[in-house]
Amino acid sequence: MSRVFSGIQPTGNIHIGNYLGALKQFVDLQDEHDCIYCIVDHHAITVPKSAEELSESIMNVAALYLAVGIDPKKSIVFVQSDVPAHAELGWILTCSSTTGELSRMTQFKQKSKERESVPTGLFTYPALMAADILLYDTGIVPVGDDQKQHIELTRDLALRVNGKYGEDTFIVPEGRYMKSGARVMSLVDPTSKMSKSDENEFSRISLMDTPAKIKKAIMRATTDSDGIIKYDIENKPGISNLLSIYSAFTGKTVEALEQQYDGAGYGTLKKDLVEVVVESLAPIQEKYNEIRHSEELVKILKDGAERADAIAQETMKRVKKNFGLGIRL
Ligand code: AQP
Repeated sequence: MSRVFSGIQPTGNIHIGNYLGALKQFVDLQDEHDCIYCIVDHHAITVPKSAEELSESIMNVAALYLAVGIDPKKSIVFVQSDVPAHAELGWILTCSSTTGELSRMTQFKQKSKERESVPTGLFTYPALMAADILLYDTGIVPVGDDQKQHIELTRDLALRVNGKYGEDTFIVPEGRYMKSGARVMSLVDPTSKMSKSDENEFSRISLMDTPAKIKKAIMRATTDSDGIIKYDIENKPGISNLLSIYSAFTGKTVEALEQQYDGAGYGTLKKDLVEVVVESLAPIQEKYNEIRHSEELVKILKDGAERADAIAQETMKRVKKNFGLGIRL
């Protein structure tokens, strides 16, 4: 049985892109796999933020993990900085990666583009992400489409290290991408992905948004002017995005939706989508409010960190031995 590992950065409000691209798969996988889900707070500090904001976000993401249906009896849920081996293996893999391959990462290029000075962590974070995954002998990594390049890098690093230091060092993982929802686009600019850190709050729908905010964001979503409800990413990115979101929430195929809305206006599609999203998020919001400030949440995270740490330490023994690190007689 392959182990599953994935994480989400506590960098703001989790949105429906994170949910449809990643979280939904996390829940589906836990019945058949041994799953580990992490709140990757070391990644969140690649772009500096205040301590209050970060600790608030960590607990918000943890509560959302449980609210969407991750069951701590089945899966390990923990905060990355509670298991020091992530940073340790992160350094080892930074040393196994090259500046050439890290500078080819599109996320790095995008995130560093508008900055005058670029934090080093933003550059090296794919090596830390590889460490997060490889630390747990992971076989499957459920993520959104935007992470494909980082998963490929993780595989390259694992193969490179195995070739040099021993085939037993790492398991080479595979990415797992959803068919629909793998890449949810911004509602304002449907050619760029929906993102937590987009300055325009109407570009996204966060899982805790009120029905009024959801309605506003969807009704004003950017579309085109030809009035035809058809999936065509190239020429109709806005409508295609709305159809994908609709499909991912309801399980209806895009083709079925095109038929259902044949001849209808964009307003009708948008109104129905508001209803679909509001209804889908209501039970998540209810569970979130129950658990967010509970002692139980803290207990689950502490217990998760202990269990994750035990697995991570075993991997580190093997990695250090293969690399020749530490004291040895
Ligand atoms: N728009 C998206 N569509 C589908 N999946 C997405 N994911 C992110 N955005 C979309 C998936 O969500 C998981 C967690 O992402 P993350 O928080 O680790 O980092 P990110 O990809 O950088 O997400 P954001 O929302 O864009 O955050 P910021 O703005 O902070 O960078 C991943 O599996 C990702 O694929």
